[in-house]
Amino acid sequence: MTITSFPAGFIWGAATSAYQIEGAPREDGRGESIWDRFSHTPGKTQGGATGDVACDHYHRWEEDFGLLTAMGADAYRFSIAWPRILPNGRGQVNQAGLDFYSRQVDALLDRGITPYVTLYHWDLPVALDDAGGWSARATAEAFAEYAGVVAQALGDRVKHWITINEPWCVSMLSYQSGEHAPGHQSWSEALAASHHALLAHGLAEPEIRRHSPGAQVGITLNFTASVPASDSPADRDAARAFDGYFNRWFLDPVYGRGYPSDMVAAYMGAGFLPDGLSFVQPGDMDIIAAPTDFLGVNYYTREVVAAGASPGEWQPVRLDTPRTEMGWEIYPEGLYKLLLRLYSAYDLPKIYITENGVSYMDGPGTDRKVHDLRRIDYLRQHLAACQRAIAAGVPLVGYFQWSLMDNFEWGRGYAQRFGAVYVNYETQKRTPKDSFFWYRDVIARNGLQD
Ligand code: IFM
Repeated sequence: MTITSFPAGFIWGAATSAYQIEGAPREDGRGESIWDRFSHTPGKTQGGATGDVACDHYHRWEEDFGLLTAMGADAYRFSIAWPRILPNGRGQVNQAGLDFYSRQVDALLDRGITPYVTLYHWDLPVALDDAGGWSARATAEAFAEYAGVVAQALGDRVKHWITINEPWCVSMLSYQSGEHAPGHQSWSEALAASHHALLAHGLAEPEIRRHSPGAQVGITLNFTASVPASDSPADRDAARAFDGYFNRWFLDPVYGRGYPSDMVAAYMGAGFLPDGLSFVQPGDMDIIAAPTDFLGVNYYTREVVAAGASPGEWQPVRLDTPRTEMGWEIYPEGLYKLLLRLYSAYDLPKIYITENGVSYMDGPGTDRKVHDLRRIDYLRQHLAACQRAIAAGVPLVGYFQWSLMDNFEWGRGYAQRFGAVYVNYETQKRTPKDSFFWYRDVIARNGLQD
């Protein structure tokens, strides 16, 4: 039996987000968010699912924190619901919303669990959406105001902050493909939204630092490994284009490189930027590139791509390889290569895996236990990839499993289960899965065991 250890002090945690678990959309003065509106619009989510109840975490968070303790987590990554704090997006502060999260922070600290707070995990107040949402610059400014309000209330105790979760989803998935709220389908809106989400990150940073002395501040980007279907120059170009669309468009500006010129040219050529980069105002790129303390990396899968109809276009290629319930290919090598690339090509002080995990629908068997062995396998492979990256010198300092418990998986509703803990949505009973206990043991020994 061999144990391969992680470095001493490695941070082990689990992650969630507000809309996916809390429920209680109208309680204690919370305003409406774009996900309330979107999920209540017929046809937008699988089975018409909404986050109205979700895991009822708003009322059961103490029980859920007990799960974190049982897991042995060092840290918990959760998000603040903007409409609980500023029901109209800006202006009037809802003290009850701040109190809710303040109680949670205290309870976590009492348990010896470090809070990692995400400020935006997609629940934009509808008042801001009505005024243009992320396509409007004013939303970035409103975000900075909101970040300041939250940091002022919690910044004495919260010292780890993630500004925006997955700007690719905030912009492309929400304004271009329309799969996520608010469900628009416009490239030009999506590209403006991408800029405003990154700008929001940059504008919020000084607000957080002002109110939370000594804080560590970062952004979480989601990455999909981009792999050419063949070695042909056309397929390699396609893979570069997909990487530009999904990864570099967000990564490069945060690290001071501006928007990748090949992608600007491609978007201009395709007519997606009718007014060029007119949404970029003088000084914006410096604001976006202000130094951060860490990068949050969310990684799940890869995309294999082949050349599309025109140069620089790509099309996905589906190989006959193992996939998860989401239809995502299992590709731990992509995580290893991504971490090495981030380390060698960008000047990163620190990296956390802020999300990694897998959806399988396994539920309680006749023995009332959840034998989610495929999840254990997935996690083991991805943690081994992390270890290899650390051995190669990558400053990876922590790992948050997505997710602590099954929850509302956005457009897929409750038809996906990413949790370490099974949630029965009828009774709200929580059942830790086999992978929960496996992960607990990994944490306890700070390493993988053969
Ligand atoms: O559930 C989501 C999460 O909200 C953001 N990252 C990806 C997860 C799985 O799709």
